Amino acid sequence: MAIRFVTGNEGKVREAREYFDGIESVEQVQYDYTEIQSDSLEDIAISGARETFEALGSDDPVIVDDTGLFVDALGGFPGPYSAYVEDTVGVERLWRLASAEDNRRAHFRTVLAYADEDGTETFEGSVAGTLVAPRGKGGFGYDPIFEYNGQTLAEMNTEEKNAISHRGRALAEFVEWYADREE
Ligand code: ITT
Repeated sequence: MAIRFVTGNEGKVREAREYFDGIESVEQVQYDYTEIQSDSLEDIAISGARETFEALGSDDPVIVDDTGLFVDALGGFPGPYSAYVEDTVGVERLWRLASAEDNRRAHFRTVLAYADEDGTETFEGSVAGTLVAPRGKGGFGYDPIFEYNGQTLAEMNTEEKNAISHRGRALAEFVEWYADREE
C-alpha cells in the first residue's frame, strides 16, 4: 500500500519523504480538488483529502497538506491565501510590505489531512520566526524571507528545515500516529 500525497508542489513531497522511510512508500499524485473558500487550513485540508480519496476510487490513503504564512503585523495575512499571494504579489513584494512594519514576526502553519475508508484525521505544526530580506537558495516558496535562529529556511538543507519546521512537526505527529495504528 502506498500513501498518496496529493499536491502539485514537489518541495512538500521532498520534505515528506524523509518521514515515510521505513513506514510506507509515498507517491505524489496530482488531483485538482476544489479549494474551498475558508479561513481555516483544517477545513481546506479535510475537504481536499476527503474529495480526493472518494474521487480516486482506490483503497490507498491520501494526504493533503495545506500551509500558510501568517504575518503578525498584517493581521495574519496572507494566511490561507498564501499560494494566491505568492502567485500574484510574489515573495519579494510581500517582504517589502512587511519591511515597512516594526514588528517582523511571522509564523508558518501546516495542517495535514489524512483520509482513508475509515475517515479523516488531521495533524498540525507551526514555527515562529522573523521576516527578513531574501537569502538562500534552498527550500521553496516563502523560505528565503523567513528566518529562524539566524538562518532563513532557504539557507537550510531539507533535514535541517524538517527538524524545526511547521511541516516537519506535522509530519512527525502523523508518522507517530500512523505507526501506532498499524501495530
Ligand atoms: P498544493 O496545494 O498543490 O499542495 P501549494 O504550493 O499551492 O501546493 P499551499 O496552498 O499549501 O500549497 O501553499 C501555500 C503557499 O505557501 C504556497 O505559495 C507555497 O509555496 C507556500 N509554502 C508552503 N509551504 C511552505 C514552506 O514550507 N516554506 C515556504 N513556503 C511554503
